[in-house]
Amino acid sequence: MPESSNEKLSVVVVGAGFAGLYLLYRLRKMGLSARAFEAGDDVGGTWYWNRYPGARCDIESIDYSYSFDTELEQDWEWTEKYATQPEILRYAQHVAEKHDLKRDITFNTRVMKAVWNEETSLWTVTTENGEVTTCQYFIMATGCLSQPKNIDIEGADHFGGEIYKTHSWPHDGVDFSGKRVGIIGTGSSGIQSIPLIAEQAAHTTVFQRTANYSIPAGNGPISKEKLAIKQRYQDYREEARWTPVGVPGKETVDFTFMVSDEDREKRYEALWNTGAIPHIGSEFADILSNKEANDTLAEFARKKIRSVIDDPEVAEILSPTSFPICTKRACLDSGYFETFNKPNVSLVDIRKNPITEITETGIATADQNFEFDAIVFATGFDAMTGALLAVDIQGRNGQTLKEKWADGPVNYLGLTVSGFPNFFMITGPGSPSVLSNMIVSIEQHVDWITDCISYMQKENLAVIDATLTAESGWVKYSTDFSDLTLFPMANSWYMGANVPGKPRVCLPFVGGVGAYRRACNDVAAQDYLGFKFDGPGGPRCN
Ligand code: NA7
Repeated sequence: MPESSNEKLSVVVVGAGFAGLYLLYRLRKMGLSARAFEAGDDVGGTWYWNRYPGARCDIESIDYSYSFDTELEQDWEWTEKYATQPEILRYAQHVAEKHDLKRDITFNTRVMKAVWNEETSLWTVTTENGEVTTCQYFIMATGCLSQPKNIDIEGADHFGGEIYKTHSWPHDGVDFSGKRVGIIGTGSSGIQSIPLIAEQAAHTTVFQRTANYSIPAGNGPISKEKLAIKQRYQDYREEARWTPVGVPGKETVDFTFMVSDEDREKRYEALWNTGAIPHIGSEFADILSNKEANDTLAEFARKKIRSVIDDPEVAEILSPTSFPICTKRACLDSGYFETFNKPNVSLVDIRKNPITEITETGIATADQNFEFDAIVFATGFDAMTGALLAVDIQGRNGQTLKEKWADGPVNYLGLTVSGFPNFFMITGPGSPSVLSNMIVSIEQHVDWITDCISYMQKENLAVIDATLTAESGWVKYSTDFSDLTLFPMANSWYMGANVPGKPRVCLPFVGGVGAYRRACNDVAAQDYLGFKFDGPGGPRCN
């Protein structure tokens, strides 16, 4: 029997990525007993798993870091404008060590099930090793892009060569020298890894289903101006918390067609040269809500692609036209498009020439058979809900989260779900998470949840549950917001459209980090409006 079987805790946390680590830190400060279960053998979450060549953050290092430890933010020195995966992983490990967080983490352990018990007002959490833990609060800190999408291509297990998946890359790396490599997927993971794989491999063949927008990162050492931010870091962080995406920048006050074509072009050019993803969709106030406005930026991006590709036919295939720019997460690249000028790199447009199956020796398309030594899948994730639904979570009256979310992930504030008491999600659907600087969102969610638990302790309340009215109000508000934008026009993972059978709803809250924070703060300030409480100090419902 495992050592911690039948342990009773105040809080069980699932995941020891950036969210789980900060949550453990806060819970310990509150004097609560807490344990995190983590599937990997170390901390870091996304940055533990995604070790493919070229893996980097697309938010600048100065922004993508914790703000809660003012000593850490001064002491830690990032080496590049956009940090690499190994550097971010080292940062997460450093934080865990500095705050001695690992003693509250059980590694190599996947949580399988969590069941709410109405009699005891406790959750019973079971791991894959059969450990059973009871706790008052059950918190999923499992990340938005952590559950890989199933490989939905016939014959994937027939291939006799090497198979690699970007989301679970071998820890000791891969040497592609002299090999013929096929890569499926041209999202961020494909776009970051393809140039480096192509540098090594004898021949690289990229299978593209949907062309993607990507901006040159212009990576390099952090500039002096950026480093100077450290002198006013806490003010800068506070500014970030109230911006649309959690990264300070100029506020957009004008609309696309208020300026001349020439001025617009100049502004796009300047924007392009900064390599700043957070601001790309907000150069003008209507880029994400007016298709004609969006088209001007999309055409600018296509022009940039055409300008660096030698073969006009290849340029055409690589030029995105099927969705408005920024309605799928734009990518940040270092030499991605230029890679297709190399004589040993080929591009296959699988919209025109679909993959029929993976064979023992390679990939068969409608009109050609390709032979490979290795195939790389960069095919993405069951975003935002996949990791939550991978655990069998059962709330009141035996209702499962899967049943509750059959038509889409209803929630209140992206933090809670009605009928699932004392259950919280960090960066859940209904929150801005994937549309923001993730660390800013994580810190806000953790702060809100731990403040809520403190409130309950002070008021002698034991159980919190969102009302159905509050939940449907938040879902409506969130949906209304996304309906005002162009996001629903894309078959993106934001819309759940990349996973066959997944309900088509806009998963993140698109109203921005600042507006979202204001809503969360308002709820808390009104004694947690929209929640029912029970316990010695209750019942009460605000
Ligand atoms: P993404 O962005 O979901 O990209 C996955 C890619 O794989 C995308 O080009 C897909 O084409 C392609 N794909 C998925 N399934 C298939 C099949 N069956 N056949 C061919 N092509 C397929 O995932 P990433 O890991 O690159 O990035 C995820 C996020 O991580 C990213 O947005 C950043 O925020 C960090 P599709 O577009 O669906 O036609």
